[in-house]
Amino acid sequence: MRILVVNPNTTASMTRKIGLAASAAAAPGTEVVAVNPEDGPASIEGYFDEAYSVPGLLMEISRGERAGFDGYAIACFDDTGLEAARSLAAGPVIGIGEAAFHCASLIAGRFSVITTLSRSVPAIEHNLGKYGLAARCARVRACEVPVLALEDQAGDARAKISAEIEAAMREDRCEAIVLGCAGMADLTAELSERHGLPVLDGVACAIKLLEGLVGLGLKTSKIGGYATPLSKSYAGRFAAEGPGGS
Ligand code: 5HY
Repeated sequence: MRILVVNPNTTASMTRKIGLAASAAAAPGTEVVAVNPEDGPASIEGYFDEAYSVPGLLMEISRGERAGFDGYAIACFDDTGLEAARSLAAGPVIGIGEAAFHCASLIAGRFSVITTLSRSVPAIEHNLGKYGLAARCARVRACEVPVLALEDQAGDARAKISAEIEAAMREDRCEAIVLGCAGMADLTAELSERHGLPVLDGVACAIKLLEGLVGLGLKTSKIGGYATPLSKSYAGRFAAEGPGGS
């Protein structure tokens, strides 16, 4: 099977990191391709960036459809543009946030999320409620590391994430940790070993869930909210980017 992983921000080094994590999780018969849009924010930190990342994300999904991909992972922890992407795609589309929440809820009674900045917390809390998993999440925490600081191997991002994990274990009665940014995808094994509890990354979770759904022959339902977009004109810069894509 062929899975397209879309990093909705435009930072190529993060896309490469995400692609490595996705490929490491993939089964031998699964081809993983990781891409990011040419247009849009360098990182997604809050609602404004999310909005500006969606057109580029949908362009990549349209391209993926024309290339015949079997399933898609949206590699932004806010699950940016998830429902619109499902309207475009025939196969399953999974957001890494939703994937991580579901996997964590299957191995732990309670989990905490460690994301980047405080401004990203409300959107994640909203998604937990939307997915019906708010009761399983003890708390969504921010380690106050900007998304792109995760690209600096010499920085203090790891130390800050670790400190927040320790606080979560002390205060939240959490039994697992979900890393709340695609840019943390390379940290799970190290952090799980250091802190002695399951640490989940949404990129790997999304790949394994997609393999299961595609393997079952399941596609996105088109009889309700994820119905294929109606044919209509899209004016201005979106003229070539409507459902037909460019
Ligand atoms: C992400 N932002 O996974 C989110 C995380 C966040 O550019 N990729 C981003 O901080 O909301």
